[in-house]
Amino acid sequence: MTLHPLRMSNTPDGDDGDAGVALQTRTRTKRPPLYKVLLLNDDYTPMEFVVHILERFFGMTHAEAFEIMLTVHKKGLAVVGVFSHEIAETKVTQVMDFARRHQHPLQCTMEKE
Ligand code: TYC
Repeated sequence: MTLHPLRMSNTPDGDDGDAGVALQTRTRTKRPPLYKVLLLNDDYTPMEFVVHILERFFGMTHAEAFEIMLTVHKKGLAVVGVFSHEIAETKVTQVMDFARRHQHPLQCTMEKE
């Protein structure tokens, strides 16, 4: 028995049984990548300036900022926050612009987590 080429099914009423419902395909949602913002040590930027940066741009308390600043001073660098790509870029730009305006050689970078 052959099926008529213009018919939806071979049942007498033409009902193909899908009730007009579109078939769903599974969508894989990926979480956006995160980026670490790093502060680097140098021999010239004053400690209090670094503390001020951490308070101003990273929302740290004075005590938190002082602790992270000391970690950078002793270890050479520290992660000061983890953000989306756009926010991380903004933080790096804010820190670099602020340091440059005050003529300090402070370096701030970002890297994928
Ligand atoms: N090493 C600097 C000093 O002794 C202080 C400093 C800390 C500089 C952290 C940069 O990211 C930095 N004045």
